[in-house]
Amino acid sequence: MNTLLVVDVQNDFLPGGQLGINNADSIIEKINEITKLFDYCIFTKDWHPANHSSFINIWPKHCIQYSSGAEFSKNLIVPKDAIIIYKGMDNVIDSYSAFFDNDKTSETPLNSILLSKKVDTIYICGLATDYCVKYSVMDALSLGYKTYVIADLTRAVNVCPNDYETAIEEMKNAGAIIVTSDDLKLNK
Ligand code: VGL
Ligand code: ZN
Repeated sequence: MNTLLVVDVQNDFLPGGQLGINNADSIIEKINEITKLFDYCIFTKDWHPANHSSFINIWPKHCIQYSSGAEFSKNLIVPKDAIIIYKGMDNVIDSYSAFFDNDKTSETPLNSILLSKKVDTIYICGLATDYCVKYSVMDALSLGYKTYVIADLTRAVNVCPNDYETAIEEMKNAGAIIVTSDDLKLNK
């Protein structure tokens, strides 16, 4: 079984949001087109308490629980019965990955859900290439999943101008298979 993991396509990461990423809205239409190619689609939400420690000196306040910034883009098609994974709720430790908090001591339900559905292959897209996508990809690989990155359906924060390229290279070196959305359609 395969699954598409759509990471953090939330208003605060889109242009105009609190941590708005350049051009991030341009990936949404194609994400909507490819969801039907997968056995399962799982969506993640960055979901922070209002006083999350990452707001002190790392990130602007973003994706605060129940705020409009934490909502999925209104253009993203999220099926009613889609599985949604929430992350980043612990005040004192961030969780970029959809699987584990950054210190690896606690985990979201994602791995057990995938195991129960006999998923062995994960395709990952969404935001941001250099943070939550990358951390999720690294954990997926370490858990033994065959892991694809749909590179054209990710966008990077680019704190440094080359962070997108560096992240893609790191994921590739760790064993991820880098593809584009066009490759997917041809393979099916
Ligand atoms: C993210 C920074 C802080 C992400 C989340 O979704 O990549 N980046 N929180
Ligand atoms: Zn966050």
